[in-house]
Amino acid sequence: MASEEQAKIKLYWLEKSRAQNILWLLEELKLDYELETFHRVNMLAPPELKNIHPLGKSPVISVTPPGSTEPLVLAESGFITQYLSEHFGQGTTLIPKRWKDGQEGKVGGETEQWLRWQYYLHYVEGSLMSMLVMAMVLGALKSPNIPFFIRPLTSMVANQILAKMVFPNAKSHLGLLEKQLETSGGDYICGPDLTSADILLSFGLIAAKDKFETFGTWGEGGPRVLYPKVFAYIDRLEASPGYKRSVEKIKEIDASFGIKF
Ligand SMILES: N[C@@H](CCC(=O)N[C@@H](CS)C(=O)NCC(=O)O)C(=O)O
Repeated sequence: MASEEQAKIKLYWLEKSRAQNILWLLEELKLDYELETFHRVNMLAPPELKNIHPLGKSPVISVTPPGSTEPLVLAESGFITQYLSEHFGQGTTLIPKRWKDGQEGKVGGETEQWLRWQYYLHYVEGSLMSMLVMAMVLGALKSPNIPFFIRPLTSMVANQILAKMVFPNAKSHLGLLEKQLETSGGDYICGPDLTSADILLSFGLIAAKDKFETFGTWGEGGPRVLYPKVFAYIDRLEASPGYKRSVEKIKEIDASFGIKF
């Protein structure tokens, strides 16, 4: 809709964060937007982000409707993805068609692709990211930033939690994604086309891609061999022109900003 195309959009982007997903989505939707960028301070977001939203996290976007001076401030990656897709992605492949023909408004009348799309908008933050963030924190306990004389102890604790909690969960997540890619009917999670659910999945999967094998003992070939479709999918997302454009965009602004953990 013309009026929505003129809405003013601003993304509050934090380095090495999920905000990269929203930047990719904005690029893919071909929207004009303003970018305000933030560097981390001691790994956390700088306090100024709390002026935008009380949690002080990123991503956050503001959307000022045409003719208004009152911006809507939206937080939570899944909600932002849904809002932008529904307002600006209609008629694109980024949001799947909702209803089967003749089933409009009926329980169970939704298409398989739309149900998948909704599921993944919730799954990413509701399930996947908590496991990946836990793995990242435990990984930090093994890093050279930990003083060398206590690192053997912190590494032992980290490895035990990784083996008992993260590894079994990582196998379930990769197993789910492998099966879903096998049955989607195409190269993407909801079907043959890239949707905003793929974009929402991208940051966590790309960031963790080379870390999965450190979560436990996978057996011969490691996770790449056990879950070939998932890793091919991650490589495909990383090679997408829109993802690359979003990375370039940040480099243009400030090469010192990080994209990956
Ligand atoms: N569930 C939120 C998570 C937001 C979040 O934790 N963002 C991280 C970056 S990936 C952040 O702002 N971290 C900085 C901090 O916690 O201070 C979402 O989906 O947007």
